[in-house]
Amino acid sequence: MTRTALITGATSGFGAAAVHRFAQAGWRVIATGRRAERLQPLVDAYGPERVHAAVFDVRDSAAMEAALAALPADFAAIDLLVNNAGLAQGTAPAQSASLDDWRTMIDTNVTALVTLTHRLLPQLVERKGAIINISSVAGVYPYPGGNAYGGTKAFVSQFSLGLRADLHGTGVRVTTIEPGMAETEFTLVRTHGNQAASDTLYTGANPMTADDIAEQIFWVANLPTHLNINRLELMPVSQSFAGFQVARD
Ligand code: NDP
Ligand code: 8X3
Repeated sequence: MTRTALITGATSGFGAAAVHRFAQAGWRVIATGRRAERLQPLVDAYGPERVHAAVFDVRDSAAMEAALAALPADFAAIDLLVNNAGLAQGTAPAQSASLDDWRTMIDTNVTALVTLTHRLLPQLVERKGAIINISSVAGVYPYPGGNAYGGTKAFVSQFSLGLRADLHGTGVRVTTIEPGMAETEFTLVRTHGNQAASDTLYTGANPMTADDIAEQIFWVANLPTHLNINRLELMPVSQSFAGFQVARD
């Protein structure tokens, strides 16, 4: 039976790569994002019976609801929710960070994620489906400038474990994927469009790719149904941990 995945943040990075991975494997995919011009090529590549584009801002719950209500019949029964849409904004220390940036991250990474999850949970329970939430190493390990972004991702990881507890006995699987550095548009967005900063970060670092993460999402989604990966943390070999810092008088 053909399964259906809803993948948020499908216009770029992990989400776009995941749409390709799942569609190539024969899944039906609902691909979401704000940039319609990035979603249409996915529909064109696989056909409207395989990929459906749902254009909405995840922070707009009315638009989200309208997009879900407008799903073609073949896409209406969702087996897998991939909560991937998200962003970091800013790298400034908390005391000089932008409150608008913080609110944007919380609205997108936390509020929108719980809203969509809450909306789809009844049918995921009915279908013994699965949820894959994209968190980050930033939610596990603090680093200077990670402040609110790391906080949102810590929420995602802990919310996912809480979902597992509540979904006990339903057959619904819940996994958090916690990637480290991967080259996507993430840093371009984080720096409010500074391509040079993005290039500097990734150059020579052998970062993970969007395809690397899409492969993990696909692997988790296709495990035997009696297996649940609770959390999956991965980094490029080039990335590891730094020590604590000490301020001296
Ligand atoms: P990209 O910037 O390449 O992709 C982000 C995606 O999120 C885009 O498709 C964007 O779509 C979507 N998105 C952002 N805001 C909204 C919104 N308000 N409404 C709808 N869609 C939105 O970054 P990545 O692929 O790297 O990021 C995907 C996820 O992975 C994020 O949650 C990120 O925090 C996380 N992550 C990334 C890491 C990395 O190093 N790249 C590491 C760890 C986690 P559009 O702008 O078209 O709406
Ligand atoms: C993005 C990974 O290490 O840039 O979530 O915070 S990191």
